[in-house]
Amino acid sequence: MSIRTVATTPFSDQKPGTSGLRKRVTHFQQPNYVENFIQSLFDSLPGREGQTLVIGGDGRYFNDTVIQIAIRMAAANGFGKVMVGQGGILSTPAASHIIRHYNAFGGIVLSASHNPGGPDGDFGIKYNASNGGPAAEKITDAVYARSMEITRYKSVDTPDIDLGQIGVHDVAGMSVEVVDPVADYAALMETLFDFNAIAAMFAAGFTMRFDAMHAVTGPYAKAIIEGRLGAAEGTVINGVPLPDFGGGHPDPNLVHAKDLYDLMMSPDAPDFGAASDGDGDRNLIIGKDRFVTPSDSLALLAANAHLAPGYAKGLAGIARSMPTSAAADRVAHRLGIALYETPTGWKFFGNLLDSGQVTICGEESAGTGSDHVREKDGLWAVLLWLNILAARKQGVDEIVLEHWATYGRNYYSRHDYEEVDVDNAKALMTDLRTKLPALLANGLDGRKVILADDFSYNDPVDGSTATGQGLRIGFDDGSRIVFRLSGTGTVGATLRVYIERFEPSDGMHDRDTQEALADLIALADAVADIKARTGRDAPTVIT
Ligand code: VG1
Ligand code: CO
Repeated sequence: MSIRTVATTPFSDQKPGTSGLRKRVTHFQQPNYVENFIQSLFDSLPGREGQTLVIGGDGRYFNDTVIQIAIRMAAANGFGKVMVGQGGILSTPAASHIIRHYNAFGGIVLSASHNPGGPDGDFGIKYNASNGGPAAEKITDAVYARSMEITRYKSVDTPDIDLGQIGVHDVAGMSVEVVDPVADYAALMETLFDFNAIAAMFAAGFTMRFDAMHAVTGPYAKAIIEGRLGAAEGTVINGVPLPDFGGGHPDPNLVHAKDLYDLMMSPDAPDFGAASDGDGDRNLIIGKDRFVTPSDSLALLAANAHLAPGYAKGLAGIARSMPTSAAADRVAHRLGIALYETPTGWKFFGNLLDSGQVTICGEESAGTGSDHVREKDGLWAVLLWLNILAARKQGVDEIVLEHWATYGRNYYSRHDYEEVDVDNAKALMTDLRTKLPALLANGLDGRKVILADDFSYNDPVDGSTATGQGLRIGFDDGSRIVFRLSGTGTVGATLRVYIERFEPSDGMHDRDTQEALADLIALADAVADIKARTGRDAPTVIT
C-alpha cells in the first residue's frame, strides 16, 4: 500500500460548533478543506491504529464525495476497518448505535442536521467517540488546535468503492464493510418498545402521518412504522432522502413542517403527526389539534416512559439543556429522581448517560433521547409516543391536558433572529451581560429577579467546566428569559431568545402561547434592545 502524504496549509475557521463543523457546501469544496479537517481529527485520536471507524451521513449533497475521501484517509491513517452505511446513509442515532453495538473506535457523521442542503446549502462533519456520543469539548478543542497548525494530510490512491451494495471491500489493506443502515437500529427499537401493542393499535384503525422531510429518516420510518408496525402505506411521506431535501429546510418546526401542522389542525387530521430532521435526531410531535412543545414532550415522555418495556423499571434521572423549560423538572421532582441542567448540545449528556445517572435527556430544540444510544433520536421519541398512546388508550390532547392538570404548564417559546450581523449580536450579548448584576439587585420592570448570570456548567462526572453558555434572567414566579447565540448557523449570527412562564396545576392551561408570554416577550426586547440591535421587527422563526 502506498500512502500519499500531501502538503497543505491551515484554514483558520475549522472550530467545531454546537454539533460539529458546519459551513456552506461551497466552503467545504475549497481544495483541502475537507482533508484538513479529517486529518486534524485523525491526528487528535491516539490509539486509532487497527481500530474500526463508522462512517455515514444524511445523504445531503456532497455526502458521497466526502465519504470516499474519509475512507481513503482512514486507510492511510491506520484504521483497520470502516463500517459505512449502504448508499452512504446513516442517521445520527443509527450511527451512534452502530458504534456502540460493534465496539467501534468512533464514527464520522456527515450532516448539517436541520440546515438546508444542496449545492448552495450547508454541509457538516461531526465526530462521535467510542461511547457513540458526540465528541467532548476536549476532543473538538484538540481538533481545532491541530487544524491551525496542520502541514500535511495522508491518503491512498484507490478508486471509489461501490456503496450501493452490502458487502466487504478492500481499500489499500483496510477492510470496508457496507452495512444495512436500518437493520440494527430497527432491532434495537424492537427491544425498547411494545411493537405488538403499537401494531394492534394500527390494526384497529389508528392513523398517523410521519414527514421525513426528504431526509434521512425516510428509510428508517418506512421499515419500522409501515413495515414492522403495519401502518398503512403512505403513512410516511417525503420518505426518500434527497441531496437537497426537496429544496426545503429539513427542520421539523412549525415553520418548516407547516404542512404537517396545518393537516393536524384540520378536520382531516390523522390521530398522530410527527416529523424528523435532516440527520434523524430531532422530532416534532403533533396530536389532533394539539402541538406538543419539545420541552413538554420531554416531560411527558419522562412521566410515561415506564409504560414502554425498555423503561419499565423506571428512570435513573432526567437531564435537559439549560434553555429547555422546567416542565421535566416537575416530573423528576414527583418521581423523586435527579434532574440535571446542562449546556446546549448533546455532547454534554454523554457522561451522565455513561455513568448511569440519567436515563432520558432532552432539549427544547426538538431533541429527546435515552441511554439506548448517545445521541438524540427522532424516531425513538415517535415510537415512545406511540407506545404510550397504545398503553394509555388516549389521544395526545387528552394526555397533554391531564399532564398540565397534574404538574402545571410551563408556557414556553423560542424566538430566533437569524442571519443577524455578527458584531451587533455579540455586542447585544456583551452589553446584556454587564447589566446582569444590576438586574439582580434592582429587579426588572417591578419584577423580582432571583437569577441573572452567564450559565456555566461543571460536569459532575469528569469535573470539566463549560462557561459562557447563555445569559439567564430568572424571576421569583418561575418565569425566565434566556439569551444565547447559536453555534450551528453558517451565515451571520443567530440570536435565540427562550421565554418561559409557569402556570400552576389549577391555572389556565389552554391559552395561546405567544399571548400567555406577551409580557415577558416585551421585557426581553426591552432589556436587550433586540429590535434596535438586530434591526428586526420580529423574530425569523418562532417555535
Ligand atoms: C441547535 C440547538 C441545540 C442542538 C443543536 C444540534 O444548536 O439549539 O439544542 O443540540 O442545534 O442539533 P444551536 O447552537 O444552534 O442553538 V442538530 O439536530 O442540528 O444536530
Ligand atoms: Co439533527
